[in-house]
Amino acid sequence: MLDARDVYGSYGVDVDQAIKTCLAIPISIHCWQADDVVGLEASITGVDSGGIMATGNHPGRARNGDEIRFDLEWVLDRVPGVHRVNLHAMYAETDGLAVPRDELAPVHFQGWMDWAEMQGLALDFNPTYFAHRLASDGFTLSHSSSGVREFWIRHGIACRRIASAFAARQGSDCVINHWIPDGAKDSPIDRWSPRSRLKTSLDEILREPLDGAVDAVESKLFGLGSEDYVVGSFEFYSQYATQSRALICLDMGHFHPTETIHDKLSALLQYHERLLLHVSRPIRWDSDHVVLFDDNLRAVFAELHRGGALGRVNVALDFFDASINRVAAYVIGIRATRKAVLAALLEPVARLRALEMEGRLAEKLALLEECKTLPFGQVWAQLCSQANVAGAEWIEDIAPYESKLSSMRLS
Ligand code: RNT
Ligand code: ZN
Repeated sequence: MLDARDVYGSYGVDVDQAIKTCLAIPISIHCWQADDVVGLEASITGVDSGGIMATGNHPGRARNGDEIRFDLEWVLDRVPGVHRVNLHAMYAETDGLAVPRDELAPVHFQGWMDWAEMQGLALDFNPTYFAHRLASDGFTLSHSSSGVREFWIRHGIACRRIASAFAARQGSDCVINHWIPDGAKDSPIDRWSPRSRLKTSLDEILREPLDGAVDAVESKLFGLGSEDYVVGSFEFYSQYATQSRALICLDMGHFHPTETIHDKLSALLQYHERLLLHVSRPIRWDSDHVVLFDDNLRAVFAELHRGGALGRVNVALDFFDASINRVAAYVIGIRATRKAVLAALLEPVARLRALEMEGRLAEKLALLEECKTLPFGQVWAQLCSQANVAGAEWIEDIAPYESKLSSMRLS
């Protein structure tokens, strides 16, 4: 049997280079899969998550910052390549004190910053414009009350300063992503004023130039309680991003049920330097299922590699599933994402492009089909071993961790 290196080599693909490039692409791991998007304030304020929801009741949910970090360390040991960790403002650690969101400061993330430095990780950040008394009627930055809007504007500004402090400490940019739940369940008469107010609120939040804080705005088609109308739609934010310093964030679950994002990349990247990706997996709706190495995910990274644009995106994960072991869900999704990057890098792009340019379209299609059965698994195994990470054997670690958690986290 031929070595995978030779097989790919015969198609003009350098396997070692692909592995090296793949391992260096940062994947930002969302902290909120560990605790079902509950956050660390809930025990103090008693407010539930709003606008998004993890379903399932598997035992072992992380209940505080230490438990989340403990879980993330287990995860990080089982995923190859460079990672970052993505925090939400509601993961502030305030020593049991209820610190209002508009007063959050870098000091409330000291534990996270120290831990990240010890782990050699950089942090990304998100203001939390949901799961709060002042978000309970479904509007925040676009609210008709100036008092409510101003509270959320102050929160956005406070979060940008925190992101800038992260950047200074870690010596690299911190991506700060703004997602708001604002919208209406049914037949709003006024679709105009909330959008106009959102624009003004965002302008205020983004006014202050802050070193190292890279802002992004995330669009959505519909959500829980905002089925009919989402203020921050794709059209709204793609225009907003064009006329501001913010990046647009594409979440794979935020479009029409059969709409995929890969074909948007070459369009948006004509107008933007960079994009933020929220890697997610919708089933029928924005269900945030655990990310798998599926056609949609592969198409995203294939497009980026074909356009020489892998370096122009920030890759962040965004899924949450409480129905299965949460840490295993993390590892599955992170490994799937890395696999999709690797698969893209192993595609014989130059050869495919040449065939297309010469009009040899049947041969191009035939080659694409042959590529599907090349020995990808061998290269993935090699990548894992080079990164000192287990291959499929990591699955055997799930049961012991599961029993450890179920005895430690009974509540
Ligand atoms: C919600 C958005 C958003 C959140 C996180 C928790 O629909 O996808 O990105 O999932 O901010
Ligand atoms: Zn998202």
